[in-house]
This record gives sequence, C-alpha cells and structure tokens, in this order.
Amino acid sequence: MRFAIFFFGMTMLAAGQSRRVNYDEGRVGDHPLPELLKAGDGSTITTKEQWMNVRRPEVLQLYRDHVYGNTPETPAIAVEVLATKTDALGGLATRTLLRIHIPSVPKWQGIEMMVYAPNRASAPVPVFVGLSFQGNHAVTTETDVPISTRWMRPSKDRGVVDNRATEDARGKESSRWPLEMILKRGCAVATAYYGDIEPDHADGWKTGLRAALSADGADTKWKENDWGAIGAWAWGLSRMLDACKEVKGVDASRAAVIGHSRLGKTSLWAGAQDERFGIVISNNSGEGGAALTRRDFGETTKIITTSFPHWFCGKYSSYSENAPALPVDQHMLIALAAPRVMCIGSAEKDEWADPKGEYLSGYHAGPVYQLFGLKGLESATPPGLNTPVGEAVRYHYRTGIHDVTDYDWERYLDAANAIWK
Ligand code: GTR
Repeated sequence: MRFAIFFFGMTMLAAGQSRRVNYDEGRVGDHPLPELLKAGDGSTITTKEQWMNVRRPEVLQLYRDHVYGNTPETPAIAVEVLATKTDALGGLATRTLLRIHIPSVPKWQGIEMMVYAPNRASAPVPVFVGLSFQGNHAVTTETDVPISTRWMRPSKDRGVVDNRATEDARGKESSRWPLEMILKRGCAVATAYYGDIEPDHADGWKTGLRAALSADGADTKWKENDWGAIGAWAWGLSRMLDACKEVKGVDASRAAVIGHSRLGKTSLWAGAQDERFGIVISNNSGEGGAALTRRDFGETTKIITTSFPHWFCGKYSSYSENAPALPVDQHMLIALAAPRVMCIGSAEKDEWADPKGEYLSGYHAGPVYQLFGLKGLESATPPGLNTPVGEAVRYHYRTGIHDVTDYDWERYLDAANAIWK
C-alpha cells in the first residue's frame, strides 16, 4: 500500500505539480491551529448564542474570503418535473426527473436532478442530496434514464468518448449509490451531475453557472475572493434541496448533504452555508475538505492549488507555500455544521486524503458542539479500522480504497436513522 501511495506521489511529481509528499507520521510535527473560540475582537466565545451570532458568521466569512470564495446573490430558480415513474426499481421506488434552471439566465443549461423515493412509506421520508461524478445515467442501471449530453471528463473505462457519455456509461457509478439499500432503510436520494453546474476543468466556468451569472460572462476577471467551482457546485446542492420540495414522498425538512472526494469538499461547504441540511457528510474529502490543512501529510495546499486552482477562490493559492498564514483550518469548517450532525468517512488506503487529519478536524471541532451540550469526538486518537465512533460528530475509518462503499452508506444511514426515526 505504501508503495502505491508513494507511486501516486511520484506521479504528481512527474506532472510537475509537487515537490514532495509526506507519508511519515514522524515528520508531521507541530501545527498549532487557529483558535476556534476566539472572536476577531479577541474575546472568548463561551455560549452557543455567541457562537451563532458572533463567531460563526466570522468564520463563514473567512472561508468565503480565503478558501471557497463568496457566493453571489442569485436570481430565482424554476423547477420543472420532466418525468415520473412510479414503479422504478421493480416497484420499490418512484423515480422523478426534474430540471432546475434560472428563467432570467437562459444561457445556463440548468441541473437535471433525479430523485428516488421509496414507495413503501406511510409519510414523506428524509432525503440524501448529493452530486455525482458521471451523471444520473451512471448512478442507476435503469435503462430509461436519459444519458447526459453534457461535457464529461475523458475516461474510456467510464464509457466517455470525446468528452461525452455513451450508452456504455450507464450504471458505471452505481456501486457508489446503493439505491435499494437507501430506499429500504426509509430514505430518498436526490442526485445530479456536478458538471451540469460547472464542467470540472480549468476553463469549465466559462460554459457553466459562474460565467452565466456574471455580467462579463466568459471574459470575467475574477477577484481573489470570488467563488470557485466548489462554491458553484455547493450552490447547486442547495438548489437541489429547494427542488426536493416539489417531489412527492420527500420531506425536504429532513435532508442530508453527501459528497465524495472533491464533492465531499463541496458537501462540507454546502452544509456550512446552508443550515437546512441536518446532516453533513464528507466521504474521503481530504485536502481542502475534512483534512487539517496545516497537517503535512498526503496532498498539500501547494499540490491542490496547482492541480485544481479552479476549485477555490484565487486567494487560496496565496497560501500554497504558507499554510500557517491561512486564517482558518478545517476543524473550523466542521464546526460550521454544529449543532447539526457531521459524518466524516475515511479509508485505509486513502493516505492521499490523510485519514488522521480528517479525524482530527472532527475532534478539534468538539468545543463548538460542546457549547450546544453535545459531545464531540471523545478521543484525540482516531479509532481503529471499521470501528465507527461518535454521535453528533461521527467518524469511521474503513478498510479499502478511496471510494464510496456500502459500508460508508451504512454509516450515513445509521446517522439518518438515529436522528430521523
Ligand atoms: C484528487 C485530488 C483530491 C480529490 C480527488 C477526487 O486528484 O487531489 O483532492 O479531490 O482528486 O476528487 O477524486
């Protein structure tokens, strides 16, 4: 395993994107974190009211100005139901396809959202809202879901040819979306392709939401605290939640936001900004997500801002050689979810994402949860493999690679079933 990770590190090196990647715990050293409970005026936060009214807005603004950028005011959306199938998945579910768009901004093509809600439910059910990497047709194996016509990252394995999905792409992401399991445990799923909001490449914004909303369109010169792709994708998650209100059988007041990897970073940012999400889920989100930025292990700020500068606001790159100057660290992003439930999932063979750093963010967010009378993660030492811990802040470290597995979903469904009985 070490070898595989080392090899990945060297791959990045060959691409000229990194000088070195540390996988030696002994070399991590001390990395004092910014103080969570000290307000900008130097006063100490001691109550949940002070957190909500004083410190939380400050931390949120620090994230907007230094990491993900500021989300602009956006015009009203419209939601159209395109198709409803009441006997999807052999009768287990009703599948609804919807289109979310902005009538005053027709050049943005909008989001095609797919919802599965269980038929066997006596009342509307909680919903998991999450973006996919490959589109609705890849999330499900059902053959009557249209193949997305949008730009996709090149990948023959995934049935993408000339940046477009083909029939071979159907179901290719379905192992990450165990629909039957989710439905049988009494929850709905609302999903959409992240590229509907903005294609994931350096110039993707020019044909995505950000340019469509900007007066200068594809000629926009972004300010250093304007939003990046993660900000746009996170906005999309909130609009998907808005649209869930239009879906029969779904209770949009009980919603979890979920994402894996870059979309886990996105899920954390969506959950930080949109308090309607009662559960915020980060699956293997790593650098720029749940992993502590100052902990030098696995991917670094330098690497991520070199490979994927478009994910963040311009200012974030200025910390690439100087993480200690960043006014936030990721325990503060986790704390923005308080008192709502936070789930952090890590994987053993995902050292690139720094599983220990993902745990420690959750741990160091604890003092904010305590202001609400809730317990954070109790031990400063991460739990062993396949031993989930926590209630309000939940963490698991599973065997296996960087991925979303049934085991991960079981943990997230445990959280949903615990709070939404
Ligand atoms: C990697 C990136 C990670 C993670 C991952 C993914 O290349 O370095 O931060 O986001 O992509 O999203 O799959």
